Order: sequence, then C-alpha cells, then structure tokens
Amino acid sequence: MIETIATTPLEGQRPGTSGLRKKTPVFQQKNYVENFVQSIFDCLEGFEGSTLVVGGDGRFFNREAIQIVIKIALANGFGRILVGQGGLLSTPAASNVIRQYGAFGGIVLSASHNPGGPHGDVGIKYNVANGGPAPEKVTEAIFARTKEITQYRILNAPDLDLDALQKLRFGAATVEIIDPVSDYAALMQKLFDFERIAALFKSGFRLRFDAMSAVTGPYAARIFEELLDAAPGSVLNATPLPDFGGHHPDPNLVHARHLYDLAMTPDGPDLCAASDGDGDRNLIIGRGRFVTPSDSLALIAANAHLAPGYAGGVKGIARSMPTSRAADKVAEKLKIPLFETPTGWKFFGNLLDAGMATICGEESAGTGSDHVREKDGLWAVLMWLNILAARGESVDAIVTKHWAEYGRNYYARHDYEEVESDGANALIDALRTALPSLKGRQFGDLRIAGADDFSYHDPVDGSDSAHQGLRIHFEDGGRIVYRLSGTGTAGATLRVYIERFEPDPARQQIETAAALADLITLSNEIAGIAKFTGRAAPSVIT
Ligand code: VG1
Ligand code: CO
Repeated sequence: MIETIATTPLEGQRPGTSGLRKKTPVFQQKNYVENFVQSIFDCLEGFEGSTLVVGGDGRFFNREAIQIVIKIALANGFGRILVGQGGLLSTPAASNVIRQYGAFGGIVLSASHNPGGPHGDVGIKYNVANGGPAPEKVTEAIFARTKEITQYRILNAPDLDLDALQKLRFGAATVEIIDPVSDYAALMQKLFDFERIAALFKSGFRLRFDAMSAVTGPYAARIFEELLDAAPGSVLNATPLPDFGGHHPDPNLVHARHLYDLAMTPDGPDLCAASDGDGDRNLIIGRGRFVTPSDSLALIAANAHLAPGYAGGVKGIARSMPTSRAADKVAEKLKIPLFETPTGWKFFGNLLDAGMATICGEESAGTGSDHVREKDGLWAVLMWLNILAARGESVDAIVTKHWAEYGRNYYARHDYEEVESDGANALIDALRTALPSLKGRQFGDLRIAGADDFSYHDPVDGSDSAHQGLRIHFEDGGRIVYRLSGTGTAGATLRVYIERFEPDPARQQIETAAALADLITLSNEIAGIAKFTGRAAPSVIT
C-alpha cells in the first residue's frame, strides 16, 4: 500500500517565527504539503515505530492536510499516530499530548492568529519530543531539504474517519482518534485551584471568554462552563469554524474590540478574555482595565505562587526581547534570573527543559509555563482566575497595586502590515547601518544611551541567533525596538515596539498613547518609516 511518488522542490518553504505559513491557494498546490511533510521526516532520525501527534486549529484545508500528514507518516514508519478528534488540537494541547504520551514529535496544522478560509492562510509546524516548536537548527534543516526533495512516500488508502473516537489499524501501526480536550483539562485541574475558582463563579463573578470560532471553543466550554460551573453564555463563539466566522482570530484590541468595549462598561463582566486561532494566545481585560500582555507576564510571575501548581515558587522568568521589561522588576524582587530571548516560543524550550525558567511570555499575547512547551491561552485565563479568586480583588486593583510597587512600563506595539518587502528591508538595513552613530544623540528631552542589533546566545545549547531586532535605548529608560514579522504571508510587516518606565504612582494612570507620544513621533523620525514604507500611520496598534 506504500507508494513512492516523484516530486520536485517548491519555492519558499522556509519556516518563519512559528512554522510554515502561506496563503491557502499556495498550500493547495500539488505536492505542497507532501513535500514539506516528507522533508520534515527526512530530517529526523530514529522515529521508526514511535508515536506522532497530529492536530490543528480546524481551519479551512486542515482536514485535507491532516489526511496527507497521516498517510505520509504511516508510509515513513511511525508506529502510532494520535490525532485529535475532528483534526482538532489546540497548540498547547498538542504540546501536552506529545509530552504525556512520550511521542517522538507532533505536527500542528495552524496559521495561528492569521485569518482562515479559501483566501486566508494555512500553516504547518513541527514540534519535537519536549512538546515545543522545533528549534532553528531543525527548521533550517527542513528548509534545506525542501530545496532538494525528489520523492515522498505515502500510504495509498482511502481517507480516514477523523470524527469517531476509535483506533484504526494499518499493518503493525495504529491511528488513534483521541478526545482533544480531556488530557488538557486534567492538566489544568492539577495546576489550578478549581474549587476556589468555582466558588468565585458561585459568588457571582462574571467571565466572558470569546473563543473567536476557533479551536479553544470546546476546551473553554468544558473547563469554564462544565468543570467550573461558570454561568451558561460565559463562553462566546465556542464552535470552531473553518473560516472563523469570517473574523480574524487574533485576540487583540482591534479584532476583539467588542470585548474591550464590554469590559469598559460600568456593569461589564469582571473578566473578559479571548484566545486566538490555535489557542496559544490570550487577551485579558478586567472591568475598566486592559492588561497588556507584558504586564500580564509580570503580574502572573509575581502572583503564580497563589496557584497550587506553582506553590513552590518561580525559578526564573523568560521573555522575548521586545516584551516590556515589567517582568524584569519582578525577577529582581524575587531574586530569580530573567532571560531575554528572540521572538518566538521555540527559544524558551531549552530554558524550560533545563529548569531555568518557570514562567515565559511575549508581548504578542503569549504567556505560559513549564507545564507544556508552548504558550497557552486558556492557562493564562485560568491563572488570572486563580489569582483573582485567591486575592479577592478586581483586575484593576491588582494591576494598580502592582504598578505602585514595581513601577509601570507604558507599552505599545505599532504594526505596519503588508508593506512592500523592498521598502521594509531597506528601512532595516539603513537603521542597522546608522546604529553605531545614534549613541549620544539628543532629540528634544530624549537622549540615546545606546543602540544595537539584538543577538541571543542560548545558555543551554550554546547556539547563537543574530539579527533578532534593532534596539534603541534612551537615558530615561525608554526603548524603541524594530523588527520584521516572521509570520506574515503577504509583503512585509514592520513591528515597532515602544516602551517607557514610570516609577511614580502619580503618573501611572495616563493614556498609553499620551505617555509614549514623544517616543512614538521619534520612532518614525529615526527610522524614516513614512519614507521607506509610504505609510503615515500603523495599521494596528496593540
Ligand atoms: C508573532 C509574534 C511572536 C509570536 C509569533 C507566533 O511573530 O510577534 O511573539 O511568537 O507571532 O505566535 P512575528 O514574527 O510575526 O512577530 V502565533 O500565536 O501566531 O503561533
Ligand atoms: Co497562536
């Protein structure tokens, strides 16, 4: 039943920040998925007879792609394939299944927060045995292989039924369709005080969680409404749809604006939250208070000991470089190490495996811990619920007290989406060349203390990653960071991260845009954003 099919390399199969992401029609090309999946397996050794986990976020074309992945995996010699029912597994749940069942690795079909549908995006990502995204060394090897591939091996069999929980046999190998939620829910019950959170709901606490018609729906419905007995209707858009209902499943202040507006009404829910397409991001808004992901990381690290799974304390905190330095203050106070890594969860894996970090986070709405090797949206919501239940205070009160104690890091990210690649690259090149001359320059009240091109030396495996973002530091502690997105699928996306530290509680309740106004103006001036991109304003501010 195994066939060897001749093929030729296809352009542009280089994985980005988080796997290979392209427009749907690109993925639908003949042999596109086949080439990439065979290239993954060609770069792995010793998986004969072992377990592979397969799942995705339920978007358009996932079912077709999953059939191909399973058939190629069987033809290449995997012994057991675990597939989420309906082809669904959230990214953190896939990470958990890989770890829990001792799998060799996993393949996750997702373009995460990117839109889905015939004109949307599709993505595919390989995770290694620790449950985390493959490190750069592996993704680069896969890319090299895609440029040389001449054939793939595939099982010639009818499509499998992915919807019934069952075990299918293929010779000595099995394909098991598993409940995507139960193992994950059990893990959450171990980490958090479900009784206390249930009591919080019973006391009248109101949650509104928007699954954005993406993968977290079934997880959120089970955990919040069934296990924690939150009021029916606490979970919105709980049915995963192939096109996410035509929406952009990105839980930010633009695409989840309705939640923000709801939370800002005087009788709004106590907590509004959301997750993205594949369930690894989170949005946290208390009544009257939006929590930036960078602040959320710091607050979680400072309060994690209130949750049973973290009662022993936090060993270290890791954040991506552009993430605000709010978490650094917490690490200082707790006298634990703080690691600054490049953007992308794959850089946290080694630190988590080595027990050097317990809590990790990114400014892009990603927070997580050593419980899996991916960021985890529902985990973050449960952590907040556990903290709120334990402290008996509102989100706003907790945030305000945190700032008074540690200082506030005003923070914004400006995205210039789908600009022309040539212009974006020219901007970065010009700024990189100018970096050495920036030190000591004065702009109004702002004086540049230093500027550099961030590179990371992994303290665990000794690998180096260069050109991970251009940083400009100011003498008053402010900072501007520039980098190009590695997840976009059209043109280039320039991300500009702007931050200012404010220790004085009397000045901690200013509008973010006002608190950062001079830095924002300067961010355009220094890099010539308008000149290089032709854009007068960012497309998204988060
Ligand atoms: C973005 C975020 C990054 C995140 C990545 C994947 O990458 O900035 O922090 O890890 O998306 O998240 P980039 O290269 O576009 O800036 V997800 O939820 O899309 O897997
Ligand atoms: Co995601």
